[in-house]
Amino acid sequence: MRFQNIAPLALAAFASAQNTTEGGNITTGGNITTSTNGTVPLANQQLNSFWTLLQQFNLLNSFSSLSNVTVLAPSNNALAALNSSGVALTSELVQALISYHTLNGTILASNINNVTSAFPHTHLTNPAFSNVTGGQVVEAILVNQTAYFFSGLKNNVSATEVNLNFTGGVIHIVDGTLTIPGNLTSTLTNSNLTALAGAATALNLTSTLSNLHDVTIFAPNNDAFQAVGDALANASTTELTSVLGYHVVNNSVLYSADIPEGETVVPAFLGGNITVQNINGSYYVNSAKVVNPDILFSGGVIHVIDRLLNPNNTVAHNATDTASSSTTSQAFAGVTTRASNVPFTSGQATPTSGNNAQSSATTGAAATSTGAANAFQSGAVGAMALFGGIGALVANL
Ligand SMILES: *[C@@H]1O[C@H](CO)[C@@H](O)[C@H](O)[C@H]1NC(C)=O
Ligand SMILES: *[C@@H]1O[C@H](CO)[C@@H](O)[C@H](O)[C@H]1NC(C)=O
Ligand SMILES: *[C@@H]1O[C@H](CO)[C@@H](O)[C@H](O)[C@H]1NC(C)=O
Ligand SMILES: *[C@@H]1O[C@H](CO)[C@@H](O)[C@H](O)[C@H]1NC(C)=O
Ligand SMILES: *[C@@H]1O[C@H](CO)[C@@H](O)[C@H](O)[C@H]1NC(C)=O
Ligand SMILES: *[C@@H]1O[C@H](CO)[C@@H](O)[C@H](O)[C@H]1NC(C)=O
Ligand SMILES: *[C@@H]1O[C@H](CO)[C@@H](O)[C@H](O)[C@H]1NC(C)=O
Ligand SMILES: *[C@@H]1O[C@H](CO)[C@@H](O)[C@H](O)[C@H]1NC(C)=O
Ligand SMILES: *[C@@H]1O[C@H](CO)[C@@H](O)[C@H](O)[C@H]1NC(C)=O
Ligand SMILES: *[C@@H]1O[C@H](CO)[C@@H](O)[C@H](O)[C@H]1NC(C)=O
Ligand SMILES: *[C@@H]1O[C@H](CO)[C@@H](O)[C@H](O)[C@H]1NC(C)=O
Ligand SMILES: CC(=O)N[C@H]1CO[C@H](CO)[C@@H](O)[C@@H]1O
Repeated sequence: MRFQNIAPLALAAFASAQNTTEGGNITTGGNITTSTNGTVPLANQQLNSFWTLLQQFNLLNSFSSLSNVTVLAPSNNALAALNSSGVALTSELVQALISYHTLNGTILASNINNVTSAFPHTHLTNPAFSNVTGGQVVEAILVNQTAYFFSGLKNNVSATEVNLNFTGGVIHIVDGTLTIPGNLTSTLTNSNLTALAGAATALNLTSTLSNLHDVTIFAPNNDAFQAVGDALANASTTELTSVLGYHVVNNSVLYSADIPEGETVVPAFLGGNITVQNINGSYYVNSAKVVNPDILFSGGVIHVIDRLLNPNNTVAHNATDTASSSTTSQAFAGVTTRASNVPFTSGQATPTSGNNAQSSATTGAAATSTGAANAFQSGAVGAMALFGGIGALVANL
């Protein structure tokens, strides 16, 4: 709602990707960092539009004072795409976006792993956009020697030029703009987790859940809801609340990389324990399998699972039972798959366009440990996906 009355700002200045021959003290490749007259040439022409964007929104001074950071600087083409996307860039949005592209710590490309993702915090700490303590994160992983960075709805950008040193740390040039993770409701909907979104709505939990800070949500996909048939749709509010509450871990954001090999027991929001297992990079939550890990949202992280969890049946996946790894067992007894529509989805908004967060299949590449293994999307992020759904709202004004 906060974005409804803003006037679209023209961004003509960087539409033309003009050459910036002098300006901010951003130098690359070990070049000069300051000069006597206060201006230095931008050594990399791919940073022209980025510099212009900073200048236009009066962010050069704060940028110049950064230290020990990693900046993912969108290329000229990436910013031209943003400019022509129709998304109205307010000062607040641009500031948030630049903050989200500013990672804590100097992370050289050689520090990024090709097996385990890293989840560095960013400077996006504004509670209007993030309720993750220490700043919203990005997921970083190396695929085929290229650094990829995953953001909201698993939209990802890849580095086209890395390790450009500057006074504040290091800059990697990326081929797209990161998506600021949206709130829980919009992220569930856009990830096609509409049954869970509907169940939360039915229980009037939407605003409670959206205001949570630092949570991990194990989100059953629609097939998981369908598989328990009408059992839940007919459950009492108390029963349903207890079941849904068992899918939330409060005050702890557990990214896949934080879950060590073997068993980890975590407390559920409304009581009881949940057993999380990491078996060679495949993750299980009690007897359910994680089919799409690490979907970031404003309050933490969502892992999509293929079964509903049952607080009254906490049996964990049998780690030695490899035969059943693609069909995990049902935690609810005596249920049958519902033939008609998915429970709770009636009246729910449907996801608009495809994105990497929608990979809800119970088998396939999405089941592996890294987000990078999902249906791989090029760096170009659809304009509507920008800002985790806020973009769609803004663009329709
Ligand atoms: C930018 O500068 C390069 C040489 O430094 C030149 O070839 C190119 O035409 C310039 N582009 C614009 C848009 O002025
Ligand atoms: C560049 O550095 C000089 C000297 O440190 C400083 O006076 C000037 O304000 C800086 N310019 C920008 C745009 O940050
Ligand atoms: C950039 O900085 C890193 C340390 O952060 C250093 O190891 C590397 O040699 C520097 N690269 C250049 C080209 O100066
Ligand atoms: C700053 O110094 C450089 C080289 O020393 C020079 O080329 C440039 O014109 C100067 N800029 C200003 C604004 O004086
Ligand atoms: C740089 O930032 C990283 C990550 O926040 C931190 O671990 C490290 O200690 C910092 N290094 C310095 C020299 O401040
Ligand atoms: C990671 O990189 C190492 C060394 O380059 C290579 O041997 C290994 O196969 C790579 N693993 C993956 C999953 O790409
Ligand atoms: C963060 O939580 C506060 C309540 O503590 C809420 O008002 C705000 O909307 C939340 N931010 C996001 C992005 O969801
Ligand atoms: C990351 O940097 C921001 C801005 O400096 C800071 O507020 C935040 O606490 C840092 N996060 C961590 C985990 O150090
Ligand atoms: C990585 O390389 C393999 C083999 O060349 C290819 O099949 C795969 O699509 C590549 N992945 C990405 C993300 O480029
Ligand atoms: C959403 O899930 C339903 C199954 O519940 C499936 O039929 C539909 O194709 C999915 N939509 C997207 C966009 O993935
Ligand atoms: C969540 O985000 C969507 C899209 O940005 C917005 O329409 C909705 O009002 C937000 N919900 C809450 C509870 O803040
Ligand atoms: C402006 C400037 O000093 N540019 C130099 C940056 O570093 C490269 C390689 O070290 C030089 O070729 C540039 O002349």
